[in-house]
Amino acid sequence: MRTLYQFPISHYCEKTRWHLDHKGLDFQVDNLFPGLHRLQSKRLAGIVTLPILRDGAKVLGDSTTIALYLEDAYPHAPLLPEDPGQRAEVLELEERFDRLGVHVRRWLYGQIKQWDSVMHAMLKVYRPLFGLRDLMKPVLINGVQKLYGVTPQRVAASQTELLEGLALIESRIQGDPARYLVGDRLTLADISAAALFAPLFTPAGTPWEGIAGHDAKTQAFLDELHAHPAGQWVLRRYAEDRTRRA
Ligand SMILES: N[C@@H](CCC(=O)N[C@@H](CS)C(=O)NCC(=O)O)C(=O)O
Repeated sequence: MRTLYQFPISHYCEKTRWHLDHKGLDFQVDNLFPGLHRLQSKRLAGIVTLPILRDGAKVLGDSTTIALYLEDAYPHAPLLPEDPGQRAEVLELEERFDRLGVHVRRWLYGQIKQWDSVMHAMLKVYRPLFGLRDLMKPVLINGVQKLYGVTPQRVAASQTELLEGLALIESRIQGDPARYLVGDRLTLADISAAALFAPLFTPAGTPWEGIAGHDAKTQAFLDELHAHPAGQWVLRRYAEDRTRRA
């Protein structure tokens, strides 16, 4: 039995879901409640973040560790090229986009003016046990802002970082959304970049579709990013390469 311990709207969890789906590996999800998840995540894998994957007797935490494990344990449909040079490039890009995921998250949380829609997307999978779910909302909003360093200065710095990340995608694909980041097929670099930038572009069928907590100015900025080759690239990877379980 394979279990993914996750938060549905976490883009790091999405990266692992995509990887599992790409390999056609069945899994069940266990949605842990944000904040309280730490009791279980520490017990499971000694860490405070999700995703965590249980695969039989193995328990692995951190999306990169999980990705390398999946490539090793399930070599079919490989996402790491055999060529050593290309492989090194993929691994380097994967790490780079993982770091950028932090900036995407902080910038997005920094744009939220209306938390209702975000809280709904974050908490709708949990049962409203004795009204506790709703009572937790203000605590969570505060917790998210503290945990992810959502201050005006840091949000502004994250905007610079995420624009650099999008420029990196555009230089790798030479402005052509049909291309892949390394070589001529999908690799771990692509699913890392596409999943970790997806909350900005809200591809159809993802948990970010329909979340609307920001204002018109932010929307205009996002619309502009959508039109860029990197935005088109993320949407294209989702349309063409985001295989899903039936
Ligand atoms: N480097 C980690 C980052 C994972 C991460 O930041 N997960 C967030 C959700 S997007 C999390 O679990 N946050 C809860 C916490 O830190 O308590 C990975 O790649 O798995």
